[in-house]
Amino acid sequence: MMPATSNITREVDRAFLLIGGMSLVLLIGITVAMVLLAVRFRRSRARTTTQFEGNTLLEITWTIIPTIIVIWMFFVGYKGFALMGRVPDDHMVVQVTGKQWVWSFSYPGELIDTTEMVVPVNKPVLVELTAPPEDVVHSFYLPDFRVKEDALPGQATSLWFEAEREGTYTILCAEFCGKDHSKMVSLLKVVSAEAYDRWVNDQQMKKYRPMELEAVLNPQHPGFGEDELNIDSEVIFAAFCASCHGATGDGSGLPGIARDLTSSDGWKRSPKVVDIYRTLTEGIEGTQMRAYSNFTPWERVGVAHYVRLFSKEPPPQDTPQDYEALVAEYGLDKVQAPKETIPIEQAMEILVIEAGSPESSKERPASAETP
Ligand code: HEC
Ligand SMILES: [Cu+2]
Repeated sequence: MMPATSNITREVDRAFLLIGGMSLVLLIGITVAMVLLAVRFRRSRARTTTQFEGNTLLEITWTIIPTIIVIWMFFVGYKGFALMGRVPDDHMVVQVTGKQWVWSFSYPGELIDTTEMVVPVNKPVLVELTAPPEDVVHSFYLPDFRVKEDALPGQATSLWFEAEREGTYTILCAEFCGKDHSKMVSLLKVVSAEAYDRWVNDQQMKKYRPMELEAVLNPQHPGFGEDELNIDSEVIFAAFCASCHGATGDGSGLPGIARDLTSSDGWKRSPKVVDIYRTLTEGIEGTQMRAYSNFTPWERVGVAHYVRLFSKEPPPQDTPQDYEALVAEYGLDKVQAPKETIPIEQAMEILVIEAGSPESSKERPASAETP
């Protein structure tokens, strides 16, 4: 038998085995009967044929039995189909984006973004699917769970599953989506509830980790890079800033109002990293420049470096004293608890744990509740 990793798996397998099994029985039965009859009634043995006018009993039988079988198949299939359309109320949400040629995962409740999918065992997971508007159609496919759904550019679709067994499963793209379609493979890790909470904590700690002097001084700091926080300042700027400041930073989105970032004349604060950080954290009162409190501190510093690239003349360099002042102002030497939906107890716990034992991520106690 195939592994029954979820209730949907069982329902789909039942329908598959019923239909497949029935087809096999009919195939063998019909073939055997055909061969036997061909031999039994071959021309050399029977030179004349009997003429039938019809046999009511026989015709009723071979109408009713297949009808019952087909209706049976329908209901078995429909049961699984109906189950797939009904996500239980106590589900968690993972947003999945398919683009050429990677899957990326975002946990809106936990405020983390990841490249692998981790979920707790025995918890219904609603997967909200989409693809960037300029991308192509993909299809999110979890073979072990027998669920598959298209991820459409600029549109929302969804599926759900509940894993009953811990383990590592494969995520595939089931829609031919271009050159590297076959490499569009990710992992789904199903772990215990405690391990899941720990993983969420680790991800949050990483994303909201303390600021470093080097990161403020050096735009190429590896902390921004793909192997660590993977902050794409260019994408952030295009998404949140270019509408006013223009794609090239010249202020062309809101001419005469939004700051022309290519010149360092007349800034309210200065084009130093620390001052752009302050602007992003507090906004500029009385103007359309609002605060971006949804950005993590690392994202703010990353975007600040990016803003400085627009400058025609070399922008002023930050000093270690500037950094110290910023750290003191915002407490950036600690983990910055995610602002929006993390309960305060959990945020406090993250801070306490971080202060106590920097390297013992494995012995860390699991946090109280997942939000
Ligand atoms: C709704 C329009 C709007 C958006 C979106 C916007 N800004 Fe601004 N920004 C402004 C305006 C207007 C000013 C000028 C305020 C002033 O100096 O009076 C400004 C000023 C600034 C300044 C100069 C601060 C100073 O010291 O004078 C920086 C840096 C800046 N924005 C960065 C950003 C970044 C980074 C983003 C994206 C995260 C962003 N802005 C998004 C409108 C916007
Ligand atoms: Cu794909």
